[in-house]
Amino acid sequence: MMAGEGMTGMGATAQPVLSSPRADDRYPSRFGARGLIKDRHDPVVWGTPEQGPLCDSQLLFYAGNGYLHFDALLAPAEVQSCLEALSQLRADEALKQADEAVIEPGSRELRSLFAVHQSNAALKALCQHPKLVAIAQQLLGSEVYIHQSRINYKGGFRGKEFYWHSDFETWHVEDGVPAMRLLSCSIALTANTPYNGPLMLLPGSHQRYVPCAGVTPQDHYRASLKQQELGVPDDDALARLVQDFGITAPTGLAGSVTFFDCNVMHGSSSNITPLPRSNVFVVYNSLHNTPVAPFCGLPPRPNFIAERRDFTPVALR
Ligand code: 6CS
Ligand code: FE
Repeated sequence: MMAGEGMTGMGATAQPVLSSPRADDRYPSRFGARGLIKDRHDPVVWGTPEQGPLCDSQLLFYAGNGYLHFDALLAPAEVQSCLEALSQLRADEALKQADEAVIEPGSRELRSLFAVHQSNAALKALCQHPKLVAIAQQLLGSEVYIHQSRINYKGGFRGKEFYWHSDFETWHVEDGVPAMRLLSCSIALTANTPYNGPLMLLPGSHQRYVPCAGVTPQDHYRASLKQQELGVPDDDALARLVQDFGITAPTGLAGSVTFFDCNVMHGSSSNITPLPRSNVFVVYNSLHNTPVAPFCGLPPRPNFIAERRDFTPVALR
């Protein structure tokens, strides 16, 4: 093996733009050395039970575990139009050239399509579904806007994994999201089973913060969205978190929904079953947490990955 081979390639040679964290950086990461596991400085639940629709025990569960799963929050019929939209999108060869499309490493399959709440009517309606928005508003204790949306198509046989990560680490470092006041909502369009690469979470890990090694290179997203190697915990940190918190993998049929905190450690394995695992992910951010300049010092990622122009609150219709 040649010297340097097998390293992150882009990341191995990147020089830091900032030599130390900015004064307003409450969660420094990727400043060269690997860091010790830190604590979270933000609340997890920002709203109250009185706001509804979640009751006290659901809020307590989310606060303690960093996620909340609903077996049948939406009817299968409500996600059927999105599944049909997905099969059209997958068949569209031209779409694979679009900036918003991410292709699987080593194949021509669609892996992710970003900003689906802007490009497709059925997916837009799903991202604005009043049941989802009401829960996001309560957990975040404010009005919300959509920071990111995407479809992840994890095809049968060869659908690739998403390595362990905290979304917040990337959204903070690369997008400039200041605080842990945003969340993801994963909506199953096909059954998520124990076998087809479901979302795995370390419940409770959202209370820690794992600064990552390495230095962010320019345009890191082009590599990271295919296969993430930077902005991931080192092996010791991951082993420690799994020892402390264990692993859970909520599963369910089409229409099942998992809300999860921006900082919970999560990932998913590859899918070697013939059964695709397709999910829509929508990220709701509090209107009080809009992005500033990225904390790595580089220009922000494109708007289709991280909204920084349109903070229109999603209305509760
Ligand atoms: O970089 C991002 O924003 C995305 N990447 C991953 C692996 N998860 C969250 C997010 O969609
Ligand atoms: Fe993620």
